[in-house]
This record gives sequence, C-alpha cells and structure tokens, in this order.
Amino acid sequence: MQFTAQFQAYRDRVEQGLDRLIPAATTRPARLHEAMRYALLGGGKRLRPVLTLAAADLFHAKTDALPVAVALECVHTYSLIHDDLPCMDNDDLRRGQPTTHKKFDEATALLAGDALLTLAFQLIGRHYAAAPALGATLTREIADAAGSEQLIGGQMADLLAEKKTDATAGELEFIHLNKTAAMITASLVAGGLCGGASNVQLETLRTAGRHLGLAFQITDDVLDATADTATLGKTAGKDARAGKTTYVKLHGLDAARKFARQHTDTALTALVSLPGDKAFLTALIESMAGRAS
Ligand code: GRG
Repeated sequence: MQFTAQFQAYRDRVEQGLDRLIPAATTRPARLHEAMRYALLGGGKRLRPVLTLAAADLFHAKTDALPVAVALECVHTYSLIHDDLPCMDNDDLRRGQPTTHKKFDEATALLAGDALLTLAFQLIGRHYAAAPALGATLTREIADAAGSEQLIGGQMADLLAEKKTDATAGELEFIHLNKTAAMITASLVAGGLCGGASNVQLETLRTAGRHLGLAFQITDDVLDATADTATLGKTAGKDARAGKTTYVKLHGLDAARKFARQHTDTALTALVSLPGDKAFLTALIESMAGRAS
C-alpha cells in the first residue's frame, strides 16, 4: 500500500477508536463531554497514535494497541487545551478552530483537559485488564512521559525560559526533549510494548523517539517562523513576537533545518535494527520532517 493510503488507514482506525472510546457527548454533564469531544475530534494529525499502531505492527502485536494509542492522543490533546489557556500560551486557534476555552469557557476547558488526562489511564486500566503486566508497564511509561520530569516539567521550563531572552542551547534541548520528544517516544515505546519488544528493541525505539521528537520540535520552530496561520491551523509567528528562544532564533533558519535533518537521519538509522517491515515508519518519519503544518 502507498504511504498516503496506509497513513489514512491508520488515521481512520484512530478516529474510530477515539469516537468509540470517549464518552458520548450526551453523557452527564453534557457540557464537559461535549468539550472533551470538541477538542479531541476536531482535527489533529494523529501522529502519536499512528506511531503507536505502526510500531506495534513492526512486531506483529497480538495485543490491540488501539486503546493505548487513543490514550496517548487523550494526553496530547489535554496538553494542547491547557497550553492554549490564557494563563499559559493564551491562544485563540488550535487545529484550525477556536481553542476549547474560546468555544466553551476557561473552567470547562480546564476540566476537559483534566478529564482527558484521567481518561487516558482509565482506558489503559479497562482495556489491558487481561494483560495486567502490560497494563502496568504502559501506565508507567505514559505517566512518566506526561509527568513533572518530562511533559509537565518541559512546559514549566518553557514558561520560565519565556521570561528571559537568553536561554541557552542546553536549556532549549531540555525543553524540547521533555515537552515534545517525551510523548513521541512514549508513543513508539507503547507500540513496542504491545508487540512484546525486547528491552534492547525498546531502547532502540526510545532512541528513535528522542531524535524524532527533537526533529519534530525544530521543524515546529521553523514552521512558526515561515508558515502562515491558515496553513498551520494555529497562530503563526508567535515565537518571534514573544522574543522566545527557539532553534531558529539561536542558530538561524538554515542551521535549524540542518539540525532537524540530522535528528531525522539518526531516528531513521535507529530503526534499521528493528524487525518487521519498516517502510511505513520510515516514510512517516520522513513526512514528519517535510511537513507543512
Ligand atoms: C500544558 C502540561 C502541558 C503541556 C503543554 C503540547 C504542549 C505542552 C504545548 C503546545 C505547544 C508546543 C509547540 C508543543 C510542542 C509539541 C507540539 C509541536 C505539539 C503539537 O503537536 P502536533 O503538531 O499537533 O502533532 P496536532 O494538532 O496535529 O495533534
């Protein structure tokens, strides 16, 4: 199957999983569940859950990776809702539509984010009950990635760095590794765990995820500086206006593009030692490097 068709097939599985596993909009209190579904179902590239499903397929996983893929998208979407709040990035646009607090209100958006984060762990508990060791490992993997030493810690470091204009390359890498690469790494590892990957193979997935995550965030910085709001589906040019330290500000556009390429190549090299048909994952990683939004 061609890459685009295969990507669409994975995305369709994710969309159906999201629709099926998230409480109906009519569930009491309806306003909360409407907001959760609004944030979750209104777009998004679905890169993290597709990475999970594709990694699971490398190992011909017998355990369904879809629930944990959906859980990862729930955690990611919660982080976007909270990031957009006025007390954080204060943004009006996300995934090409009004942010959740603009569409609903701040309190509802805050609770919808909280509920999506919690739902992620409910889904893992419910759907991997028959494989308790796997359920426990998935829980730990995602809780670690989303916790105060990774995703939330990266966000905190990012907020602190915004207050100064002289953040160093080391500080920037800490932010990117934790705010962006942690969830991308957990997505690949979760797929490997569902497929019964060995410890060495899980380490390889971690290496690939770390470099893919860095490449993804550097590309995000480049797009913020070069693409328009309509293409991005979120406000463009925010970093420069805020005087924020990014790879583009520290190193310039050309060097930032070169760094992104190097990290992409390192991620691709890591994949080589893994089993299975790597054609789709390779093409996905290449497409993430060349993305326009
Ligand atoms: C609030 C705990 C907390 C964390 C927020 C996700 C995040 C951390 C901030 C959003 C801003 C940002 C640039 C994050 C880096 C990760 C990133 C590029 C997220 C956007 O991911 P995409 O492009 O988004 O995959 P879609 O909408 O396609 O899912």
